[in-house]
Amino acid sequence: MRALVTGFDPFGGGNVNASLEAVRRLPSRIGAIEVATATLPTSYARALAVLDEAIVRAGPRIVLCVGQAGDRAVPCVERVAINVQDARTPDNDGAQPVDLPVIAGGPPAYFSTLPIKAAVAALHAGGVPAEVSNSAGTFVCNHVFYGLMHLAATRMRAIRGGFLHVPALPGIGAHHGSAPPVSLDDIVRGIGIVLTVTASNLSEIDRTAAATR
Ligand code: PCA
Repeated sequence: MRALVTGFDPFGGGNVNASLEAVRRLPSRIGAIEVATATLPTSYARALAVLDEAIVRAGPRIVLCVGQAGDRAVPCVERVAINVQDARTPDNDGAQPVDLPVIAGGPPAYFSTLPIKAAVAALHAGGVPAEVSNSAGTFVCNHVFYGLMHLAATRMRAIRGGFLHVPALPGIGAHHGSAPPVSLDDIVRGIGIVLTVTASNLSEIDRTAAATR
């Protein structure tokens, strides 16, 4: 079983992206899962082509895209990607789309096909604070999440996938309020936990996918 995990390059004037730091530290194997990784540019125009290529190269059953959300205190397993691009700040190419679709004519939204509740429960059991999130925003992360789920609904139907937002690293643009900061080690371990719980639920996830088609 192969999984592809992606992180984003730094954006918005930062020089570190917690998602990329975590993805770089993943081992190449977690139990029975072979882990491939890729770096996506924080660019509306370029990110999905890089993701597509990485998927074709790795041939994964599971794709987990990871991005940094500086306003989150804990890792958030995203539930839904929406067909909207609406940027408050420019991406790394200076693009700042307003109220545009990710894919013209695409459905309004796609749900993650990761077991989001089981993933959060497994993260808690592993000592990693986590939550389900009902919005991945409207910046490049949501764009990539929507594009991934569109691929998985059309050309690449064996893929089960979703998105994980992680907090900024302690001391690097993090806004954690009173919560204890989540360490890079916890984020790395958390990604492994999400992959493991997805892999172990795959036959049930496939049955659900078949029943809803
Ligand atoms: N976070 C941004 C894009 C890249 C990243 O790591 C987002 O949440 O949209």
